Amino acid sequence: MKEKVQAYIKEIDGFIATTPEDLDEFRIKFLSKKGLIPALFAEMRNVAPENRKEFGAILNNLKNRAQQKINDLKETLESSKDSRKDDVDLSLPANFMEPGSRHPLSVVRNEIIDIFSRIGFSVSEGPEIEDDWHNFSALNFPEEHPARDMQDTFFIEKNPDIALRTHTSSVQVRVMEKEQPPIRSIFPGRVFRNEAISARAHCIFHQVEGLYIDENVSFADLKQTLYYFATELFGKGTKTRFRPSYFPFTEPSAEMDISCFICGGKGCKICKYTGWVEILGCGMVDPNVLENNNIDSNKYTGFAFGMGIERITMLKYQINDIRLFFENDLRFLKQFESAV
Ligand code: 2NL
Repeated sequence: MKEKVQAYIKEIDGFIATTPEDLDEFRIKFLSKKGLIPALFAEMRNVAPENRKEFGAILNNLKNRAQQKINDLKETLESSKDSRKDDVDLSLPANFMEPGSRHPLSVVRNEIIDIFSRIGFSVSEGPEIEDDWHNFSALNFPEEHPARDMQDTFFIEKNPDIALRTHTSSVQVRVMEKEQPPIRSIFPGRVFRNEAISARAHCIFHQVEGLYIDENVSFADLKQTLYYFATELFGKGTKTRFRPSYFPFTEPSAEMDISCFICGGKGCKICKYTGWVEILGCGMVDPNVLENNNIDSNKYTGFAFGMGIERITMLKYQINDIRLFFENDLRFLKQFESAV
């Protein structure tokens, strides 16, 4: 009988229940009327009277031990059931995660970078906070040019020498100071102008500028390069035309129009019934700008161009308010190229 008690203690102590059914089975086995422990109590009849007291105590202990085990396991099972309420059900399908989409300005910037990369232009970037030399003086802006005014430029802490760049040309200056021609690079980036925000203008916008300096670079090279660019971005059959213009850093300067890709030149709302839309400014780099950056203007010539990414994106996708680019409204953003 003592051996039985030892064996039961071992079994009771080692028992683990993972379900309430396990636990019930255990209770029936040991404690029900026909269970193992009542059977031991029944055997008390065969125990010598002088030993009954001792055995009675041993059996009572055993019974309590089994009951205690049942109580403990019941508690454990119930508390784990409670915590499981908030738990993840691993058998359920995962929550749907909406894939992000690329910002329309990034889509167009990447496209522009791609087009110029294919004809050997590299990509350079530079600081958004610039000094007067890199943003204005090196680029042939006269001392009294209105762009240098507080009204147009964001200065940092009233220091007239340090400002947020107003164009990415400042990066071109940094490249020219470091490298001698041939230089063939484009410069995408964010620029800042102190302007009232409206549907057409914003104080932050994005530009891509380009610079090509080598021996014998001509206006014909400029025209052909930008014609290639226009047909890649807006489709074969796109026509270009150049109108004279003025920029401090180029001479001669021009603005490039493309034939309207909406109406094909017949006239519509997008081209304001002219058949043409302006997409960029360009010109031959002013010899002063080359000399300012220690490039010999007798040996080298170059062309440069600049375009606003917002303007091109608005034309391409017929977006009528520049503020949409900066509001991060998902209903707007979701309409563009998926990021995955
Ligand atoms: C526009 C016109 C332009 C340039 C940018 C440039 C840069 C250097 C030298 C000469 Cl370092 N030119 N950049 C030239 C012509 C036009 O941008 O309408 N941009 C939005």
